[in-house]
Amino acid sequence: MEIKIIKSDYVTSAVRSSQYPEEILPEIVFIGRSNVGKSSLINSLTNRKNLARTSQTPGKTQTINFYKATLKITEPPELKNFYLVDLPGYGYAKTSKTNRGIWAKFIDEYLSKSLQIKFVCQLVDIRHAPQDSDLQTFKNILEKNLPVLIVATKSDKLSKNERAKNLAVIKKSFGIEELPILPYSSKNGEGNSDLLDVIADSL
Ligand SMILES: Nc1nc2c(ncn2[C@@H]2O[C@H](COP(=O)(O)OP(=O)(O)OP(=O)(O)O)[C@@H](O)[C@H]2O)c(=O)[nH]1
Ligand SMILES: [Mg+2]
Repeated sequence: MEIKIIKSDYVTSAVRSSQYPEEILPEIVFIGRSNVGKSSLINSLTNRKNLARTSQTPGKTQTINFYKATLKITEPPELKNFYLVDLPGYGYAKTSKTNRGIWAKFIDEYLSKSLQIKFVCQLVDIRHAPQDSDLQTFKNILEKNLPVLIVATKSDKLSKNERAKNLAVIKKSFGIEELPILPYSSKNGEGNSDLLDVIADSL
C-alpha cells in the first residue's frame, strides 16, 4: 500500500493559543534540539524543498508553524487532512536566554492545550547521545500523556556499524527497553515511508 502526502500548505504561525488555526484537524508535532532537522523532515515528508524554512544556524524556527497536509491512502482509497506542526528548537539556539525561555513557555502551553495532537515526534541526532534537555523533554511529553515516537535524524551521516552502536546508546539513555527508534534521513529519504505509515495509522 502506498501512502503519500499529495498536498501541503503553510497555514499560520502562533506564539499563543488564540493564534492556533481556526480549522480543527489532527496534529503531528515535531520537537527536538535546535538544528536537529525538524523543518527539514517536514520538507522531506511533504516532498517540498522550502515549505518549512531551514538553516545551518540553530534557532531558525522561532514560532509554532502549522502546515496543512493531505495524506492519500490507496487501500481503501481515502484522503486525510492533518497538520504537521513545526516547533522552535530547544538547547543551543543562537538566541538570547530570554528568548529561549519564551519559546519553552509557548511550546509547553501548546503541548498542554491542544486537544488534537495525535503523537509527538521527538527528534534526536543519530550521531550523539541524548542530552539532559532531550531526556527532560521526553519526560514532559509522557507526563502530558501524549504518544511519542523517537526519530533519529541525519542517519545518512553514519556508517551501518556506527549507526547500530549509536541507536543502542540512544535507546539506553531514554531508559525504555522496547522503545522504537526510527532512523531518518531528510537527505536520502530513509525512514520516510515508515513515518508516513505511522502517521496514517494515527489519523
Ligand atoms: N546530512 C543531513 N543533514 C540534515 C538532515 N536534516 C537536516 N539537516 C541539516 O541540518 C541543518 C538544520 O536543519 P533544520 O531542518 O533547519 O533544523 P531544525 O531542527 O528545524 O532547526 P531549528 O529550526 O533551528 O530548531 C540544516 O543545515 C539541514 O540541511 C539530514 O537528514 N541529513
Ligand atoms: Mg526549524
